[in-house]
Amino acid sequence: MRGLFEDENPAGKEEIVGGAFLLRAFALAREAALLAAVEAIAKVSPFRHMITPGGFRMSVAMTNCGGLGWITDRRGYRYDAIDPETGRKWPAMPPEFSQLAVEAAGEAGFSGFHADACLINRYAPGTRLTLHQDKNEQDYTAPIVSVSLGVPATFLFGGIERGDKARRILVTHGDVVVWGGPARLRYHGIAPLKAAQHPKLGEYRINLTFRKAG
Ligand code: MD3
Ligand code: FE
Repeated sequence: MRGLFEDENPAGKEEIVGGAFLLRAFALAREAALLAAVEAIAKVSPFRHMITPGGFRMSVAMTNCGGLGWITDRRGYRYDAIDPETGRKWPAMPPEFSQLAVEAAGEAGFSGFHADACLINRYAPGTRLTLHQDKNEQDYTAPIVSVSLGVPATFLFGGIERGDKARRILVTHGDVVVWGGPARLRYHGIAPLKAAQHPKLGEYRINLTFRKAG
């Protein structure tokens, strides 16, 4: 109902379901710094299509920054301090990333969130992420902060069981969502990306997800 009742929600903070807060345009003013940082990270640890334990190539291209990075290969899903492509540590978390994550989490009521991992997903037209839970982190009491950049996407937000009906939420450039408490283990995914153009990112969508993995 934002738009009709703008005055009732001046900060643009909307609780989608218990524990999940949508902060529209929260990252918008920082887009230049965020995009420059993504570019610098990808020069060191390039975007790549990882292989699932079942042997499928993911349609999402990924990289990471921070002390830990999320990876998948035939051996399973996990976090690792080393980028398997380069054999070196993942690039450090840029201060503007850490700052954004702690501020967004605080805005949603999760003070003291210090992310040690940032997974960076890149979507081309047609790329999707099927419904899943994020369960590779040590501590489910910490929230996950997600930052959307570039082409708009439809976020699928299900329940605690895979078969629960999913809500669809359009997320666009600069939007931030904080998922914690009762929302932390809900199924979620991204519908196939529709072809569109963004002035800074062209045909792509990039998503940053900040996690406390270790
Ligand atoms: C809801 N990425 O990398 S971020 C992922 O847009 C992932 O790239 C999507 O799901 C993307 O694992 C969605 C939003 C997100 C992240 C974690 C969640 C939503 C969540 C954990 C619990 C519930
Ligand atoms: Fe996820």
